[in-house]
This record gives sequence, structure tokens and C-alpha cells, in this order.
Amino acid sequence: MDGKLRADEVAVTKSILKSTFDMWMDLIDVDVVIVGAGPSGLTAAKYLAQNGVKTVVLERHLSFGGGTWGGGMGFPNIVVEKPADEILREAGIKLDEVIGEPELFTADSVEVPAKLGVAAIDAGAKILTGIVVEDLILKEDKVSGVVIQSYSIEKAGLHVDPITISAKYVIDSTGHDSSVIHTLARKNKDLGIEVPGEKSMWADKGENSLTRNTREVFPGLYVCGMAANAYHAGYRMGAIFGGMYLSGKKCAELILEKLENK
Ligand code: 48F
Repeated sequence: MDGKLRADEVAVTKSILKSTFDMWMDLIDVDVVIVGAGPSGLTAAKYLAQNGVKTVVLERHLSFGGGTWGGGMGFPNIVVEKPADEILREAGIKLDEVIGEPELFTADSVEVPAKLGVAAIDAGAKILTGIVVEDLILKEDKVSGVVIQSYSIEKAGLHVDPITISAKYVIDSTGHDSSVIHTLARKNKDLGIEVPGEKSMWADKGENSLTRNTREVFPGLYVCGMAANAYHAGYRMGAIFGGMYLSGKKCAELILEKLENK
């Protein structure tokens, strides 16, 4: 070691191309594709991956965390209620008690997605950012994977054919957009799928319906997080997030059960 930094252009470019190619070759066929790296998707990824399930999370933006970063109206805190606090504690996230509200905690809206993302990655999930899921693979009336495009190509409006990732199960955790189940409904009218969208705010009802609404809605396709409430016309809940984490965990448990019984 002479202390000199080595930065050869050819070596840098070769390193990027080789590692990217190897990564993609490994990811074209997985157990579970999770669409959307918000709180519910990241939680599902953590629990699936830590149980040995080959899991890839696809996120349109370059950052993961979805709607968490901005807290409530840009105030950098979110609220989490029991028993979902355990999921955050497991990821090493600090929670502050709310005086006079023994069931509620606040958490830093930057710390939460950062540590939850790390927990999912450490568990073995792969998070790919800048990738949009624009369609599904639909074979013999079962969702068997996703059709993906680079977000920059989509945003530029270029006509470029996509590529695919095959999967045993796909999770729609795209939040308020519920864009995966919407795409399935829009492109396959013969299936008669309707997505009513979420209702206005009623925090208690919205939170309590989330885990109930988390389920397989079409063979091979699960909904979790806000997408589950959008699919079932559930209420919105604002900056309280416990239901999102519990929904992600439940979705992982449902898929683990399916994989075990195969
Ligand atoms: O919206 P989001 O955080 O989903 P969530 O896990 O959590 C909802 C809460 O954040 C909040 C709330 C709590 O009261 O209501 O809104 O249900 O994260 C969804 C992620 O999916 C990405 C999007 O960029 C966001 O980061 N996404 C949406 N459509 C696609 C997508 C797509 N077609 N392909 C890839 N990523």
C-alpha cells in the first residue's frame, strides 16, 4: 500500500458492467417480487428474506421508503401504535412514548425508512431502485411475474420494449396508486376486476381494516399496505403507520404459508 488511490476508467466501467450483469442474471427468476418500497413493501421484504425466500423489491424512485420520509405534512415524525412498534424495534428504530397515550409512539420519519431498508437488505432482500413495473406476466390465469422498465425511459416517453422478472408471487405494495392491480384490471377487462380506490380519512377504521384487506386478490398477486385498502375501498389514515408494518408482515406470512405447502 503506497497510499495512492487507483482509479482506472476501464477497470471502473468493467466492474460496474460485470457486477450488474451478474446481479440481473440472478434476479430474472425469483420467489417473490414486491412492487413498491414503502413501509409495507419493505416490511414484507424483511420477513420473506429472513425466512430464506428469494425476494426482490422494485421501486420507481431512486430512494426507498415511499411515503414515510415526509412524516405528517413535512413535520419529520410519524406515529406508530401497538403492537406494530415491535416490528420497528426489531429493526433497531428508536421510539418515543407519547405522554398520555400509552398505545402510541412517535418515530423519526428519516430513521424509520433508512433502518427498515437496511433490515430488509441485511435479511437478504434485493432492492432495485429506478425501476417501474409497467405490466404483469399473466399465464394460464395466474400472475407469474412482472414486466419492467427503467423509470428514466418511462419518464422520457421513449418507446422501448421492457424486460421481465418471473416470480412465484407478486405483491402490490404501491400505496395509494395501487398501480399493479390497476394495470391488471385495465389490461385484462375480461377478468372483471374493479379497483374502487380508498375512501376519505377515518384513521381508526383505515388502520384496522389493513391487515384484513391484505390477501391474495388474484392467483399469484397479493395486495398489502395502502394498496390493500384501495382495492377494498378502505379508509385512509394519514401519518399513523402501524397498519402498514402489520400489513407487510401479514403478507409475508401468507406467502410463507403458501410456499411451505407447495
Ligand atoms: O406509498 P407507499 O409508502 O406505500 P405503503 O407501503 O405506505 C403508505 C404510506 O406511506 C402512507 C399512508 C400511511 O398513512 O397512507 O401513504 O402502502 O409506497 C409505495 C411505493 O411504491 C412505488 C412508489 O414510488 C412508492 O415508493 N411505486 C408505485 N407504483 C410503482 C412503484 C410501480 N408501478 N413500479 C415501481 N414502484
